[in-house]
Amino acid sequence: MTDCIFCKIIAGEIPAYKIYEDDDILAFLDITQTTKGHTLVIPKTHVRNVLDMTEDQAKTLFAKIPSIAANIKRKLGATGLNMLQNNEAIAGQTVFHAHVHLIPRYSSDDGFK
Ligand code: DGP
Repeated sequence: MTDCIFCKIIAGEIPAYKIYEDDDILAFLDITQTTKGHTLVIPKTHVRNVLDMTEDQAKTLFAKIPSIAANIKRKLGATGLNMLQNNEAIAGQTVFHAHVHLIPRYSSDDGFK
């Protein structure tokens, strides 16, 4: 999709710090860094959000999330991790390409900024 920020990141037209990539999904650091290591996991095929996904698209996106999340937690020495997912503007979605937030939590953090 030509005017989608995340499609441009997938295409390499906008830079991003990549955490994981395969043929189907990309994980990269969220620009906001709610906590250190805040990551977004997205499907490479453009889909608006989870409400528009097929079962196969959902399986492909969510299957890798446990290992990506566990690696982030281990490498950054986090204590836990929030997984958040917004669908439509009323629910907080601001980028209309499906994505899952992985937000590491640290014993020293003071909650979300
Ligand atoms: P949501 O509110 O759930 O739609 O989250 C969208 C997230 O996308 C938000 O946390 C900020 C992030 N974001 C927006 N534009 C960019 C960008 O150009 N690069 C990166 N790395 N993240 C972005």
